[in-house]
Amino acid sequence: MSTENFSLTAVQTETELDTEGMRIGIVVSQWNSEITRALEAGAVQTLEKYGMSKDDIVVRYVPGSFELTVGALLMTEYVDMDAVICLGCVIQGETPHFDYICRGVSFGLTKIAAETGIPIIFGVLTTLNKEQALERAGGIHGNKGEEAALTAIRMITLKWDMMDEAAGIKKKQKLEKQKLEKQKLEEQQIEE
Ligand code: DLZ
Repeated sequence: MSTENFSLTAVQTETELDTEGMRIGIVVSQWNSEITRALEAGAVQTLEKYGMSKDDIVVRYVPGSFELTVGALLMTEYVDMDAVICLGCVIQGETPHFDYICRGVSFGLTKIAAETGIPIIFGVLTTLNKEQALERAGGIHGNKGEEAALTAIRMITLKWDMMDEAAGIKKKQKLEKQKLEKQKLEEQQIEE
């Protein structure tokens, strides 16, 4: 999220990002579509900028931000995605509806991420008014869709690095075990 003092886009350098082999899903809420389509454009452009082809980016739409949870779940269950970016815009109104939607979607997305281990990126603007939303959808505070795309790439990279590390450790352990067994056998043969 961009704030006065911090922008996620600014701390990420191009050289460390490699998208080869990645497939990323994007779920877009149609509520406040002027904003969410701008977030979507920012996300897609950023993924393409870092080398992804259109074939590896799957975009689907849901009616409102509250439906992002099921949208993301469907992406993880039926479409083989390495990460899912969820884009929405909830603008505070006069009723507590705002709070219910924000809490529901943040809880829902966190739950899916924790249960599946698939990075689910929270690209939902929660603003007091439309102006604040526009400022974060290509305005003075950048584009939250771009940041969400970068976050997805970084999270997949982290996951793949850790999987490689785990595979390396297992291989090393297996080789050490084999070495010990061989040593033991040789010692037994000497004794005989
Ligand atoms: C109903 C509603 C309202 C009042 N406001 C928003 C909003 O600001 N942003 C948004 O994404 N969706 C809104 N919705 C729709 C809900 O997300 C949801 O689609 C409906 O409650 C149906 O489940």
